Amino acid sequence: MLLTNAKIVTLQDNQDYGLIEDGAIALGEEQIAWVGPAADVPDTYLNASAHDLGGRLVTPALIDCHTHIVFGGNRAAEFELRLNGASYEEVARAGGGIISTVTATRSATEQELLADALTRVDALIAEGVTLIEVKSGYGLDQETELKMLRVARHIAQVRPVDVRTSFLGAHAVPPEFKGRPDAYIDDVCIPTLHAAHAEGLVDAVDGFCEGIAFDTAQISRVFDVAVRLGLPLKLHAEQLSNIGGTQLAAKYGALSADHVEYATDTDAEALAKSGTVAVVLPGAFYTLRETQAPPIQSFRDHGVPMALATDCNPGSSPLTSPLLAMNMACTMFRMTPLEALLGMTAHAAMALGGIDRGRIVAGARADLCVWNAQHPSELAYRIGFNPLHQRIFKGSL
Ligand code: DI6
Ligand code: FE
Repeated sequence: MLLTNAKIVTLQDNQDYGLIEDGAIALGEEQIAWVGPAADVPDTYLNASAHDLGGRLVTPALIDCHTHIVFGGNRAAEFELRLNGASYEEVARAGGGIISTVTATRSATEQELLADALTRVDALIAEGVTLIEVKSGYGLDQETELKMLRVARHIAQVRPVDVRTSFLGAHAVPPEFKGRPDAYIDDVCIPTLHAAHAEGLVDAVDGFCEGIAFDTAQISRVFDVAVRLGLPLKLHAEQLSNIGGTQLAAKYGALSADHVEYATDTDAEALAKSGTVAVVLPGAFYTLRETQAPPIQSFRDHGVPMALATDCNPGSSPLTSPLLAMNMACTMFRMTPLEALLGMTAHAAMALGGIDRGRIVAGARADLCVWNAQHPSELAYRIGFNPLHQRIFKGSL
């Protein structure tokens, strides 16, 4: 198939949008076969069935590279508590927060978790997402962690979307291990990682490095196992305080360090050296009413690639709109609309291991979005509006 009459945002390099005003894209089986100006379409593609896009804007499809989209229940009650004065940390220490979602996730069946997750997945798909990263971490026991990861895999069988899983056993200390985080890491988290890996359920390993979760020594023990298993790493780092998570992620050559509000200029330098992507999550910043924004200028100065994601989770970011995340990143973090788009496409792909998508180039996966828009800046500019005209997944409309 040949897509014609398109204004193409190739994102071929990071300097600009890589716009082709009157462009065409030849779709192969699942890959982009050719892209360029309409005037230059090679003869071989001129006989392909043409699909006129009416001058619309085409971008790479969106990638949500950080979600906790599989979970039981919701936390509207906690939202209400916080609006009545309690802080996120107070709620967490009082056994609410993540632990209340753990309870709800443990008691849900696989079918219930899937049905619930699909309502949120469908919202992402409706805004042009074709790849979703999904973390475990609301089970905190072997049975439930595996259940969550199986549900995550199942999503890709029932929806036209790809899923990458991250094992987040080191997300919180479950109530039965209260005050014994090391025992939890050794007796539950690490054995569960082995079991999940043996079942082919793990694409990457993540952790929550924070005062209310695990310190760098505990995360290191999980990371050492992941390295032995040949699994790539990601880390929730410097979200609420700086306890060295970003440096740890850099030391291990992690794919990404996520949140990073409290990262310093030295941390940015370390990320640049290790080629680790900084994933910014404005939905959590907004929901928790944080005031310290991530050091965007420092990331820019050091050339750290910045990705952007919803962090869709029931506690700190009940967000299922990648477009709103882009808008928030611009308005609250002063990222540019180009950075926001790169963050939801090419850089998000890097945060998931540099897989071959996120730019419109020959050979890349033919995952595309067609928008009712004139210019790419419109995508981050509007608030609460969805200009998606069509989503193309694996070369199919
Ligand atoms: N950081 C977050 O923002 C989420 N997890 C994490 O490690 C919050 C998870 C939750 O509150 O349920
Ligand atoms: Fe998260």
